[in-house]
Amino acid sequence: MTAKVLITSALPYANGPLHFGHIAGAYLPGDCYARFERLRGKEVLYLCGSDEHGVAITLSAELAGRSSKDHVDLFHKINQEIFSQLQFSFDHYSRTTWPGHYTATQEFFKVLQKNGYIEEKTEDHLYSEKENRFLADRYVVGTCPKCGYEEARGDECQKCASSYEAIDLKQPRSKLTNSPLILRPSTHLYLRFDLFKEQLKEWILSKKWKENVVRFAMGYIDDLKPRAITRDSEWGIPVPGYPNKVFYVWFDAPIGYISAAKEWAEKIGEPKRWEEFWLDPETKLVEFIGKDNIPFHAVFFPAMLMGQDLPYKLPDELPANEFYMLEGRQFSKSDGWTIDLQEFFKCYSADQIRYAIAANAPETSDSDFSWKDFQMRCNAELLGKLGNFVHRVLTFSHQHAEGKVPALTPYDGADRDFLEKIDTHVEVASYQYEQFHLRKACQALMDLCQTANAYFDTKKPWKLAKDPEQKEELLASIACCLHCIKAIALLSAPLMPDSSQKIWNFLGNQLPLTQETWDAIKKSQLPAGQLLTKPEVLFRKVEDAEILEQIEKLGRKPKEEVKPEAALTSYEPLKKPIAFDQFGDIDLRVALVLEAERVPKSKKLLKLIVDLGFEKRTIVSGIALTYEPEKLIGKKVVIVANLAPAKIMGIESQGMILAAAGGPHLELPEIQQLPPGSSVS
Ligand code: B3M
Ligand code: ZN
Repeated sequence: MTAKVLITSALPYANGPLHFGHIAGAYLPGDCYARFERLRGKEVLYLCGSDEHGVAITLSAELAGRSSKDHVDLFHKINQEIFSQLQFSFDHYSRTTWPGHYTATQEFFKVLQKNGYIEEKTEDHLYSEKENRFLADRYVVGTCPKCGYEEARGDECQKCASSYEAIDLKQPRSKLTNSPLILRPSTHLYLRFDLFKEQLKEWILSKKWKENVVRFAMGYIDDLKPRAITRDSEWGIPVPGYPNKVFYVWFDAPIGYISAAKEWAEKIGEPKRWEEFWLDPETKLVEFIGKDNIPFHAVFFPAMLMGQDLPYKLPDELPANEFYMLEGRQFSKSDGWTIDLQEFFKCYSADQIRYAIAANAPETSDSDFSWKDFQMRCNAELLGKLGNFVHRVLTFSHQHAEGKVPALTPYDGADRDFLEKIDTHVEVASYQYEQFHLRKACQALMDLCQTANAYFDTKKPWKLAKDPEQKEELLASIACCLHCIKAIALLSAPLMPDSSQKIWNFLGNQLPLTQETWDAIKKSQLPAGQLLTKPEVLFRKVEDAEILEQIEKLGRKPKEEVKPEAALTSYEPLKKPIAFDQFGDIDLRVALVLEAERVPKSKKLLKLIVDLGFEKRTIVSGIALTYEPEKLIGKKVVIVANLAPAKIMGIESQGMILAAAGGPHLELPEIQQLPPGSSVS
């Protein structure tokens, strides 16, 4: 019976694009592990999906001027695309607005209710009469009850870091409308987590998990009490029997791992198949998360499972990664401190970033993406150690072994020693993958490449090739190197699916590497005489200039999402009336942007070259905080064409681009059909 492995990665909120900080935490480790276990011949079900309810969604949707539904539809699609670009191998990617998830959650709740784990409680909650709704803590600001800070958030004070209930705030008000809030009683359902304390304690102490995970979880178990699992909101899963109530997002989201399995089973036409994973005690369940999700995955969700009638699997492993920063700071789209993945993928490959993140994964402490480290990983390691070895051995094989695999017959002690070292590196990598140690698995891969290059440089096959007497030794060393390249393909497979498959093909293998097993590839020998294919370059060099440009981009605020119907709160006063002739003196024309670049030493200015049809102009414009220069090329804008030239930062500006400004936002009117030089009046 094939061993089954059920793997999940925390469901990302569909409220914004994923960035490398997310990928390093709960996602890349999950995908590498899934690929590794598939290679080991296990029956793997790797699930994920969008987390689409809760305040994290509704608040960001309102700020973006969208409905929650439109918001999650947008980012569910965007995030699936990002996972696809990063070559993620989910067996199914679901979403918690799937109707089947609503059913699963409501059934899950009814069993807990039947088993006596749910109680009703009526308490005071903060209510906005202006918005006619109860407000969750993230919608509330007020005066901190501890230090008096007047802009304190609804759950904890940014100034003195104390945490409290939103109703403890003084002068509480709505974050969105600034209107004062009142207390109003509301009835909610509480799950009696306290009734699971002993069962949870016994279960978690039986685990050999990371010390920080067990310690963190035990802290929560010790002070377990009933927790509200319902909210007053229109967006969420309706609570059976309680109109106008929806489930708290952290009640429904983890059930998403189960409903994703159900949706997968329906998708493959075997609706009961999900039970073979979730209800079989022999299944190994591994849940990949970020450390901030430990309480819900090590305490609350297991308690919810314990309260069910069906024998749901409890997590066997809970690899919880720390945080992954960007150049020492938290990723932040709003501050522009992020990396636009669509721009990234125009220059770099999924394998390059997968490897760079894995090699520096935040497994035991927070770690950092830096462009300099990325360049080093790409150039010194992927290109220098791995790519160069593969390329020079294959090129050599075509020159001196007729492009075929020589028989693997070690010639001397150096060959035998090399083959033994290859086996050792493969065993080390296997252990590290099994232990979720991606950094060490990357190190094992690089150690293998290091050993390979040292062997090649010691053997000096280029000298052996000069002496026909040494043909036997030459062919033996080529065979050993090709055997090593097979191991490099194997160790790369979980990390870099694309490059490992290419290397596998270079060796003349026709079938996908993933159709083999780890052990079969480890033990096998390449068939003598197998035709090798011409190698191609696996990794390109990352130049200093491009890294400097990437670093320079950091911190530039993205073009803010302007709420389409956002009303202005204040208006520029009208200017004094003018006669028609005066307006007629202004010559407005359509101009096509040919070039655009930043003005050195200026954050606001761009230098543009525009085409008027009958001539070209240079124009300096203060739109750099809103527009990336490359995004303007090809746009048709409106310019004042008869404005006297002016020197700006030493550049002669021959005209002015019309721009609309509303509050903090700025937008260039764009012409779609008319050609450059057309008059605007
Ligand atoms: N949506 C991710 C987060 O807290 C959260 C995970 C749910 S896993 C069930 O950022
Ligand atoms: Zn405070």
